[in-house]
Amino acid sequence: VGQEKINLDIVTLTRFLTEEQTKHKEATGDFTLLCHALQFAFKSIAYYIRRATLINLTGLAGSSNTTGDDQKKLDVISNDLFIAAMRSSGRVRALVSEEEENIISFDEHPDARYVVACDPIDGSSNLDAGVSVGTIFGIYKLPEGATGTKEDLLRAGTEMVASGFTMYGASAMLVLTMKGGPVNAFTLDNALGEFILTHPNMEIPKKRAIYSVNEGNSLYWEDPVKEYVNELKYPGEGGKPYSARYIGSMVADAYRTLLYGGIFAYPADKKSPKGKLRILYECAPMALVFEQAGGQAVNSKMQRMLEVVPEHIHDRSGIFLGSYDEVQKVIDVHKKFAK
Ligand code: P6P
Repeated sequence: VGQEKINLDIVTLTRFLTEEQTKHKEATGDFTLLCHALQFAFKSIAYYIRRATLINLTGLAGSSNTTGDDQKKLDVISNDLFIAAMRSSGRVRALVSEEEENIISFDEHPDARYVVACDPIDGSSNLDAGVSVGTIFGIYKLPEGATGTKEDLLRAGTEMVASGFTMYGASAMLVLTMKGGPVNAFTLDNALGEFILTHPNMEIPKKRAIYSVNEGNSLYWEDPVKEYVNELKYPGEGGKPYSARYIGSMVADAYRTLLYGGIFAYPADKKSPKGKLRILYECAPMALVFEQAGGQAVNSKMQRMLEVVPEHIHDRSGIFLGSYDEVQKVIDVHKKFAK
């Protein structure tokens, strides 16, 4: 062995999940097995993304998904991988994917008690540019007697049992939170093929002068949003302008905001009156992570994001997500306009 000091207190995701299960006496192990299937899907997607350029997986697959986005080859592979992993786990009754128009029911598992909503590769339009993309997921438990119809997923984010996202960079990161619990981040050690707990109990700074929004849409913004952003850019006497950071890949912008603090926003506007980001597999999962890390998440009507109920499985929403005090500023500006 070399001179490096080996840290023997390594918590792998597998160990973490097993220890979590022991905390719940009534646990059947179904959720743990579901998370192992998720883990397998993330490792597989990470493998393909790492090799994408080498084996020419970037570029369009010549088809388009439910919402008209051009499908990248990796989108298709990742979606197929995710569906196969959820199906074969035997613990998932149904799955909503950004890449699939309809809910996918796993009728071969009639007793499975979980439904999953996911975006297998969010931010994929950035793939060729080497920008970090990721998988965003939310997990719901089926009500007794439910059979996994799409109505079983048209629920508020407060009913999720867990959510999280991955970010496929040089090494893949997984941010995972279970309802009522801490936010933990794991880093994939490619050599061992294990996700290692590297950021236990993440807490977002209460405030930070960083804002993350696509200002190319400012022509379409409603007045409260315009005023809010202007106050950040042109603060009063003696104030210091905020820094602007915008990558255009939600997982990358969200992870930076979670780590450093600040605010990420994709407001509903005159061009996209319902907003661009989807509730089930972008807004709600991120809202649970940020709330449980001590932040806030609201929609463009300043409603708590986790209480918003989607009208259909690909429903969209505006979103303001980030440090508690930074989101509070948006709420306060909107209150001023509401008077
Ligand atoms: P815009 C990527 O397409 C995505 O869904 C999110 O990952 C990202 O935050 C947003 O859209 C970027 O949208 O309009 O700024 O390019």
